[in-house]
Amino acid sequence: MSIILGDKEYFKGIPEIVYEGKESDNPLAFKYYDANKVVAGKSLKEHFRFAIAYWHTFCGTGGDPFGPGTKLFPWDVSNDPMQRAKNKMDAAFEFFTKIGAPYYCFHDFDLVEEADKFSDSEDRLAKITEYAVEKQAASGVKLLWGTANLFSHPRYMNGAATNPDFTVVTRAAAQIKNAIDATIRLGGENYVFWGGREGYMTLLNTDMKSELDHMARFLHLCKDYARGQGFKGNFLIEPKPMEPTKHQYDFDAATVIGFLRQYDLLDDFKLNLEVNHATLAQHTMQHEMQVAANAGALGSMDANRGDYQNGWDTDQFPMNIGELTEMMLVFLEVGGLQGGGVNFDAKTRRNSTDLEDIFLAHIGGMDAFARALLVADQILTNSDYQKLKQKRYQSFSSEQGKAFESGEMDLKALAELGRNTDDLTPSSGKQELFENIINQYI
Ligand code: XLS
Ligand code: NI
Ligand code: NI
Repeated sequence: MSIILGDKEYFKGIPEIVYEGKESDNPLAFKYYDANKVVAGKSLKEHFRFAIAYWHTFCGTGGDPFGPGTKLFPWDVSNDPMQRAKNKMDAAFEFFTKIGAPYYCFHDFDLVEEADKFSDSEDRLAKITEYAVEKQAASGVKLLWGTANLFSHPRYMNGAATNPDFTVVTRAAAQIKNAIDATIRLGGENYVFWGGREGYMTLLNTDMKSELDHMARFLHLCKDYARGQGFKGNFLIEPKPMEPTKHQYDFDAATVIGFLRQYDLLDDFKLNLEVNHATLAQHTMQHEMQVAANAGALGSMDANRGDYQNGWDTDQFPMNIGELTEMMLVFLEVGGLQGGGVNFDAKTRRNSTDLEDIFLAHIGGMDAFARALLVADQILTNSDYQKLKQKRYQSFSSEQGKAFESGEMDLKALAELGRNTDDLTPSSGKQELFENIINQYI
């Protein structure tokens, strides 16, 4: 990959980021992410398929409920929205190629601002998509997934696909059709649905059954349309339990899998799991990954982290090696992500205002993932971790245990065995030993 600049260089003085190893003191170098290093049969680059989130990294200026944005991006200055969008895209591809990210992800109106009239927005999106086609071809950077922003505009305040007003549902369809077209035009490998306002604020005014039926119908229509246009990739649902609505319908992995199964969508849809959404649902990310993998639906991942003292989606960059190692154990044990990648749905803090901070944040995130994967691989290949885990279940490999598992034993027979168990000794779960192994290999 070579660095791709537009008319001007936005991240001046920042060279291509290379791997220098953990002895390096260069803040603008990777300490652990050696893209071509092969671990468990694949290069780190292939394992992770890192992607940059357009919305946080190039659109998020740091506004919060208490004050406006703090980051004055040099690509945001033109008065012409199309020119602004092109400048932003130049900056984005400069960033992708300098940091060495093979993928990016976007919402339709991250690429270019929405206009007042639908037809103008459509026109803008089509134009910027053609510009992205050129940028992708010049750089080799690819689109991991596209999506539509069906949650920011006030028209979607009561939801998009689940809106009680059919007119809004039609508007969401018009917008999403264009977002799907843009994703296909750019060779997007997946298409994401995060149900931004698909949920409710109070059940008093909500017909939940109809809203869920409408959401399923809408997803079927999107899938049928995209497949008809030749889209071969995954559709991904991104669970989140709350925020912005009090109760989001796509609460967590288990809820979404139940929904997909109920509405016959599980053949085409997988999950895009996000760390901070898992923790908001009071799960660990490794729990969510395992639930998805059990259903053959671990598609992709939004990488970030929450804050232990706060209960909202803080979208910080990943940095906790202990947690990441536990995630990477599941990742390796289930054979990685199916069709997706690791997208940094994370933002620098409001008071991190240097352009350089965007690099430091992503370098940190990529390094943290790489380090955790290397540790997890060591644990799996050199420690007793898997053996200890298997040992807890070894009694099922007895003849009778196997008969139970394969359904060849009825309750009577099972109970009969249980009658002679007065002297059974429960075995220790050995949690502390498992935890010590993680610490030993870090
Ligand atoms: C918000 C979500 C969002 C999705 C894409 O919490 O994480 O950013 O990833 O719509
Ligand atoms: Ni999020
Ligand atoms: Ni996300």
